[in-house]
Amino acid sequence: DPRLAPNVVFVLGGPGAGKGTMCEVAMNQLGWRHLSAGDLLRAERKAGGADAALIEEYIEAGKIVPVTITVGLIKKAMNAIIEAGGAPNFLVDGFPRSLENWSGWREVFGAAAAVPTMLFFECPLPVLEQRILGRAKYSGRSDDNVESLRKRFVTYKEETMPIVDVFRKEGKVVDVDSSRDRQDVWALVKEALKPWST
Ligand code: UP5
Ligand code: MG
Repeated sequence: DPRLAPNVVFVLGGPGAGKGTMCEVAMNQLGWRHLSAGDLLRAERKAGGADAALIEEYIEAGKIVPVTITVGLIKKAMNAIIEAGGAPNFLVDGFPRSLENWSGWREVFGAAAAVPTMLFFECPLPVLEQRILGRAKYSGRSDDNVESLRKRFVTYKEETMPIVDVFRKEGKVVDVDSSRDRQDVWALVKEALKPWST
């Protein structure tokens, strides 16, 4: 049943590594569906539901939102796409960013489901900082400022790197040097997505 086993590839990497940018290219060029956990959280915050204030508090502090909220939003978005027809390939961007995120995912999608491949966007910190502060001029994101950014880096190192290591030990990580220019990074991503291309 494709509903139970959507085809998922995770995309992880530091803040500003280019995850969203490359997922959009993969959507336009190869028809992948892009689900950004951060975008889903920001949309939920904007909608002003019961979790809106909590989401804003976590995002501004660069902390990881409780996984039940995030995985619920991902699942809902995925189901809406599947119900609208077909079982497309999904790029899940910015998730799982902690061990807790990963266990929350397995609780919802089933521990027996295949472990997704993870594209890991490697990029040196100074480049990340430069990109985020460049984007800060127009992004309107409440976490695109020096203070929030420092906190996002700490969370990334302390909580996200351990889950990347777990996937690496399982042989599930494809490394992408995302410090290069957009065209080069896209060539690497396209190559990494080849197993799913028809
Ligand atoms: N750019 C992109 N590629 C480039 C290239 N090759 N060369 C030069 N410039 C390049 O890109 C960032 C900027 O760099 C852009 O200006 C772009 O044009 C340029 P982008 O594609 O936006 O990078 P991305 O990796 O998507 O950066 P983002 O800031 O979105 O990453 P984060 O991981 O920090 O943000 P996210 O939205 O995933 O999460 C935000 C917050 O939400 C988290 O801190 C957390 O509080 C919360 N969150 C959760 O709690 N749980 C989740 O599961 C997800 C998020
Ligand atoms: Mg993004």
